[in-house]
Amino acid sequence: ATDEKLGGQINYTITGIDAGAGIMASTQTAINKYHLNDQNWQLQTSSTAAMTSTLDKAIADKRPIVITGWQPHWMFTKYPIKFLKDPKNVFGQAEHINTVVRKGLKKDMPEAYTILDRFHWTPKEMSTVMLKVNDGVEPEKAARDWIQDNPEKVAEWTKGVKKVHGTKIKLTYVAWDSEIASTNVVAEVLRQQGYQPTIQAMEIQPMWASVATKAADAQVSAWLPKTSGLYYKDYKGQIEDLGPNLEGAKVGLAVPKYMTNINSIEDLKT
Ligand code: PBE
Repeated sequence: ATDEKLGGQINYTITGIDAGAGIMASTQTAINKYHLNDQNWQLQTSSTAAMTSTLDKAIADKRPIVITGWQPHWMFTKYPIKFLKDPKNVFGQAEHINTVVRKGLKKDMPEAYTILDRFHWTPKEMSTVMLKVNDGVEPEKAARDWIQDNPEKVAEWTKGVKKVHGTKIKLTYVAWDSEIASTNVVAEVLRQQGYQPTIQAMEIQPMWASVATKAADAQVSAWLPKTSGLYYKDYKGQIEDLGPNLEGAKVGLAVPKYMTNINSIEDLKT
């Protein structure tokens, strides 16, 4: 029925992504802090692909839906969605994505260290690569194309850095769209500098552990201060944090814009 409350219409379900993602832990905190658990609101675990496909169908039918949303991501380009206000500040304000390397990298691979330290781009630049991948271009090719189209930008990272000859370097990442884009771009830049990079996708906890234990050399996937904050806290003594590679990221709950009465997480209770 059209007069039914939102919760009832969508079974008090927030459509989420993979269990390890920081946004899932934050959403669980939001459910508690906004007392949505009083109404049995639940967070459904799935994957980014499953969530965006559910979103796609809901929007096609103009049905209500509440998702875990973040930016940069093509979901905000492709669909008319908006973040819900978060007056209790569970998700935090703007986030940044940091580059994290293993201890000793500076000494062992100073050239790669310099490039990783300098690597910095904008949400818009990251989105260009992400959208291409979403359009079906292979991530490696999308990264190569972006590098070719942005020589001045890449030169900022590589200027004056000596080329190497086949040194192996390993990057780990979680296969979120944003990190598929950034990791492939960094790997390709390193390749063009003479490295032999390998990139390996894994779950978030093993990714942090891989750099802490020096099984991997670097990762560019640390959403901070909140989203990956727990992992950062656990591992910060065992890694080297090179600071932000991107600023202006954002994490929260999102709904289609046609849900005009729902503008804040608090509105989910009504
Ligand atoms: N995300 C995208 C991740 C980080 C990158 C927001 C889905 C998360 O841990 O929630």
